[in-house]
Amino acid sequence: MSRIESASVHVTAPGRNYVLLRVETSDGVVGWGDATLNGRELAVASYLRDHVAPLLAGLDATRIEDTWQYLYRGSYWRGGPVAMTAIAAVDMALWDVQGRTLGVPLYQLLGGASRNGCLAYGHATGESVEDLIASVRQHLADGYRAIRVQSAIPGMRDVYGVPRGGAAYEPAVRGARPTEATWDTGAYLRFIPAMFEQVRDAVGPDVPLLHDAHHRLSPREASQLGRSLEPYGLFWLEDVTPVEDQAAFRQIRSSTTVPLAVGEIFSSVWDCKTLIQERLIDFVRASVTHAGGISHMRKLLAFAELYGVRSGMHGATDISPVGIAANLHLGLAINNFGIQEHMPHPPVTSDVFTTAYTFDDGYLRPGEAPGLGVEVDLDAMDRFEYQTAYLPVNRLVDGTVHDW
Ligand code: GCO
Ligand code: MG
Repeated sequence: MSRIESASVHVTAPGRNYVLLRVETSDGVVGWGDATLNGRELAVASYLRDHVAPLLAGLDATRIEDTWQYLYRGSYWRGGPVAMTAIAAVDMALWDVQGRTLGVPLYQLLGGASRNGCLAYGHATGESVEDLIASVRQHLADGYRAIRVQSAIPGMRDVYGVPRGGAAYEPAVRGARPTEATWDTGAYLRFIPAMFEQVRDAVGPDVPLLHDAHHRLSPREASQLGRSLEPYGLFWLEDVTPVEDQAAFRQIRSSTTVPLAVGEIFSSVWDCKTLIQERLIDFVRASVTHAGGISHMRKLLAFAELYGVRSGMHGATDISPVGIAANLHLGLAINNFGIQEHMPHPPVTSDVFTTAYTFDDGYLRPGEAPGLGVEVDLDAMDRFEYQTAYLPVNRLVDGTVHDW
């Protein structure tokens, strides 16, 4: 029997902070799990190092579901992003071990491929609508078949999803305190329909376009935005309102036919049970890294399948290549795959991570390497030291704290 010999936590920062769990078995097989929780990284590192890793030594490495239940039910306290990200890392590492032991890519253990590749969307951005249209055209030239569009809003200084001066977008900023942004809902609601009209005119009706409202609207404002965007045929409108209040989506759903995506902050199926069961959303954005790993996400997405809700797993750069690979293996295997977010990691990330997954012709594919198919260079990790970084805090024009 293959036993877990050791489990160690690694914090590194090639480009940005990542937390990884490394599991090694008595047979000498190594598996990796992603435990990165943007802006709260060290809480998960401590949860794993202080409370989980010591429990893993000696367990049967093949008992993946049993270990999941042991960590979930066994802690008494349930759910939440810190615990569920920690459990996800263990789960991913054990699936990785299993794939490597059997010499097969993980998707083969999940039922095999259900499609040729995972349709991916890229992020087009612009400090003006003209720049945004140029960015959409560049994405099309790069092979993307679906594109998220975000642009600066006249009169607003910092806007979610829009980097300054053509830099790559990375919302977490290094420093001892979060940066602060200012938000004006009225200006946003007036501008976005006009932006979509111009983008649609420029690129024609066929390109699937997405947009992220990033939790800032009330249900009424969300309904208004959804209705105003109906003429532009969006693939999805994301995170219109903070999602703790699942019932709020009843109002939004009954007011607009715009396809809704929600849930990059979900930790488990319990965060979206009403949304799915009442068909209040079209895509669920939960990811393997933040929602309990492969074992739990498989259940969450099987539940979603019953109600015609498809996957749209979170794939921002704050999910490490290990977590992205896990999304891709699962996405390839399930029937109700929708789309996968693709925000390429900067080149320096490959100093630490070597991935079998590829992006080609608009599709992400997990590759054929055993397990998750990501190699992590332990020595290289030490060269990139953790630096405190936070997501921004958002305030209204009068200084009131608002959702970011
Ligand atoms: C997305 C997200 C990200 C998040 C970030 C937070 O749709 O990709 O909204 O940009 O803000 O991942 O950690
Ligand atoms: Mg988002």
